[in-house]
Amino acid sequence: MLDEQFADHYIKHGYAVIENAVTVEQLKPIVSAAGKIVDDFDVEKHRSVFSTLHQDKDRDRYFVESAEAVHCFLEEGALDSEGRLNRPKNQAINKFGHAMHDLVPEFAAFCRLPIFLTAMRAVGFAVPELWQTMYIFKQPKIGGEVRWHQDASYLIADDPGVVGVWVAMEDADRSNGCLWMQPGGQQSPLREIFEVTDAAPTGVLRQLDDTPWPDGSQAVPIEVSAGSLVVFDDRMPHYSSQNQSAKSRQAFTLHFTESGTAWSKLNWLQRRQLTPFVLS
Ligand SMILES: O=C(O)CCC(=O)C(=O)O
Repeated sequence: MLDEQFADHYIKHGYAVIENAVTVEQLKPIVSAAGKIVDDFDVEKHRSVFSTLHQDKDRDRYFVESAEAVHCFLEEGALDSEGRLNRPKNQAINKFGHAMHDLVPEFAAFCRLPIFLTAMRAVGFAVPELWQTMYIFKQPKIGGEVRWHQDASYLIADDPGVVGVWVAMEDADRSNGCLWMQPGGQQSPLREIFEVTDAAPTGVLRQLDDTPWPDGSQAVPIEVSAGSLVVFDDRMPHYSSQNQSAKSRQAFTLHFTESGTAWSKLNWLQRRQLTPFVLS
């Protein structure tokens, strides 16, 4: 059970933290499954970079197809000017996603830990449905900035929308690129939308509203220890800086809707083959 403070904080501020919600022991199976995914990744075959700094113009078919697969994406800073890796593969990957909960047993088991259902019930979902999972490395020295954004721009669903859960796989603080949020920012307008259309089969980002992103006086760093969960509203503006430190800042994320919520056909992420992943 979560106390009332959790739900109150979530409603008021648009996010809430559950410190040390899972143990380091419970993280271990997905850490080792992640290691195997990286080992098996053929970097010669797929040289797709994930950066948030170019208006999402570098999305490709490999990205769109990751909705129902497990695909690895490289850090921009891991390639030299000729497009060759400038470091070992296991220090070059930005993230992988987005269907580990369907396709990798260790991740499926992790997503079924009772804390996720408890957290989703606390924010008002009766039957939470899991749409995507991501494992983010935020590599030492080159872990790319994730620019200010709102998840509702990338995961388009009718009300009550999407709720994100960010699991700290390692301690996260300002030095290694922790999340930043704008308390109350879930009330702000949706600024952008990323849609897949016939004209843009790998998606295009469109501006909806010119409300500025939060500045330093409005944003707070979410510094948490490994095993903590950050639960946040899909309108919450959030950001993480480049990781200039010598340590990584790994995280695992899950995005839920209430089961049965209408999912836009314009979403880049479509689950056509996979069975709905529902918590109950
Ligand atoms: O982990 C990060 O640095 C950012 C993750 C994020 O913004 C997201 O999952 O929407």
